[in-house]
Formats: sequence, C-alpha cells, structure tokens
Amino acid sequence: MRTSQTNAYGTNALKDLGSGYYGVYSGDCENNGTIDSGDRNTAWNNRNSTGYYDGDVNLDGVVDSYDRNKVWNNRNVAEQVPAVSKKSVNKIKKEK
Ligand SMILES: [Ca+2]
Ligand SMILES: [Ca+2]
Repeated sequence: MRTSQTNAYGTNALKDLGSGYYGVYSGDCENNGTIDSGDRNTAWNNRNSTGYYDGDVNLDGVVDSYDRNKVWNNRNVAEQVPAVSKKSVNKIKKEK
C-alpha cells in the first residue's frame, strides 16, 4: 500500500518497505498474534517442504531459508488486529 503508515489500525502496524510502500508483517506461522521463536521453529520444521505449509511465509509453495529469515527479521512483532475482528477470523477458521 502506498498510503501513510498511520492509516492502518494500531501502532506501527505496517512495515516501511521503502520508496513510499508499506506492508503488513509476515511470519506468524502459528497464527497466534505474535512473531516469535515458535514461528521460527515451525518454519524450520517445515524446511525443504513443498506445498501448503504454515512455515511458507511468502506463500511461494516452498519452505526454505527465505521463510525462516523473514520470520527472524520480523520477530517480536505483535498483531494489530482489533479483538472483535480476530474473534471473527477464528470463528471462520473453526467452521472450515
Ligand atoms: Ca506466532
Ligand atoms: Ca516460501
């Protein structure tokens, strides 16, 4: 997105990608709201796998060092999704 970093919900919710671009942080492999060692472990345990895996952070169909590095570089970032929206997401996931 090219709008201001402050146009997203929360504080520092977007990562400055440079050249006026902003994006959401990737790396929450476990989908628990924070990017931490557990996510890096997931990316590590899925390494060298092809297909749809939680450790495939960039969704290119391969879990490799790029995914682990992305998790590491975004470590200690917490999700900025409002609680109500997160509940809705979790409900949708349970219904699948
Ligand atoms: Ca996580
Ligand atoms: Ca990948």
